Amino acid sequence: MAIDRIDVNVTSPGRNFVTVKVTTSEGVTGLGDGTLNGRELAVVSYLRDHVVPTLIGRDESQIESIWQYLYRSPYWRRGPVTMAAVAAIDMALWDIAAKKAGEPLYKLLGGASRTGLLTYAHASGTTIDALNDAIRGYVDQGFQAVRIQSGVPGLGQIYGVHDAAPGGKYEYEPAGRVEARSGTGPAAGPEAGSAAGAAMRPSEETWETAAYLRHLPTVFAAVREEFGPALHLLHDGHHRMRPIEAAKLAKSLEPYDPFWLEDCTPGEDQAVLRLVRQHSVTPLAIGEVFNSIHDYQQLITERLIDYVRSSATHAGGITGLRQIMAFAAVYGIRSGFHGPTDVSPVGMAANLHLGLAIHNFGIQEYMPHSETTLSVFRTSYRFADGMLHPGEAPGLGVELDEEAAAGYEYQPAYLPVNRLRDGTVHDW
Ligand code: KDG
Ligand code: MG
Repeated sequence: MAIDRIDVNVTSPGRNFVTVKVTTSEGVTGLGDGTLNGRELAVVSYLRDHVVPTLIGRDESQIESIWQYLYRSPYWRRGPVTMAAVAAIDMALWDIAAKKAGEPLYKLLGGASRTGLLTYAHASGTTIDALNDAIRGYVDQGFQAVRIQSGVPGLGQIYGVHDAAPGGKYEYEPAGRVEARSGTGPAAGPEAGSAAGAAMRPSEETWETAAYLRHLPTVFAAVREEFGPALHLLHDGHHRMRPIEAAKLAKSLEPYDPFWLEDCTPGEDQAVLRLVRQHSVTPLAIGEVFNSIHDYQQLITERLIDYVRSSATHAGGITGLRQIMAFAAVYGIRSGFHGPTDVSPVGMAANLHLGLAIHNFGIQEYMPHSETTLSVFRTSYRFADGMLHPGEAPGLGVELDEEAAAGYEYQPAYLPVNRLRDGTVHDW
């Protein structure tokens, strides 16, 4: 058999997704996720213009060789656009291999190492009461682990913090659609120009680390008081802190026994985590913006993290993520794969199959996709009692309804910009 055609589908059922469909000469199809939030069309071009023409006619069972060909041959290695494109092809080839075997993909990856995957939900609230309400909603659904994000007194909208809609439905979308904010004014910082063209800019938020550092321990204290010691509590610092601030936060959260502190500093400067480790035993998780095993080299060999946060979508697919997890296993580091709604249901399924198979699984993030998204992507993974399972359908177990997908055109959407009060562009 050979690769006969590759289609790159762009659809926006509630948010943008890039999906590859590989079709073999015998008509077997496989799906792969190449969604890169806010930069989707760069991946589409990379695939359509530079990858697809080189793969037609190749043996689709040569998954490792095709991965190496896409990774090494262009000379320009790594980077989020490249690795999302590689990921999309890789997942589709694994999907085909498992469909040909008539087995769910996890069986080709070594079989199930556990009965299900411990899963965490996203709870947030602009106030502690609103946050506690959101957590209660997840506990009632059976979640045993919850990521908690809260508003900070004196600051306005903070990324990832929203109150549940009336009726309790919490649908937080990481990227805001540009057309929905046509009234957005010019950027607040020194590079602000005229208002003309401002509607095409991402939204902007204001940040102050000192206020956050004062407030967050009180949030953890209140949540522990309300829910007791057994519920796993996670928190995402979203790269906003300087090293000494991250060390201070990690230390101040210790009494509340956090499951992890995620992205406490920007991930590129890895040696700074030595400082955080020196001051605290709060477990650390990093990696959702990484895209290869090389990004993890220092973090893993120096045991500076406890959890790998990559997703199959952004780290070169199942092949790329499996490399990282094999390396991490040597150092006792476990998985905490990225599972926001900008990882498509196809990417989510890839995370789940790999997570079920590897020995060093830790926890899986789960932001359920909207009903609109799930009307286009039909999934067979299932959630019960705080655990996810990829299901038993052959392959990844996800179908793309192309007719339904065609009804949702791509819409420009961006993650927000983060600034300090004086307009300085800040990490996040
Ligand atoms: O596209 C970026 C989002 O996926 C990311 O900001 C969400 O931090 C996130 C998380 O932990 O899921
Ligand atoms: Mg995160």
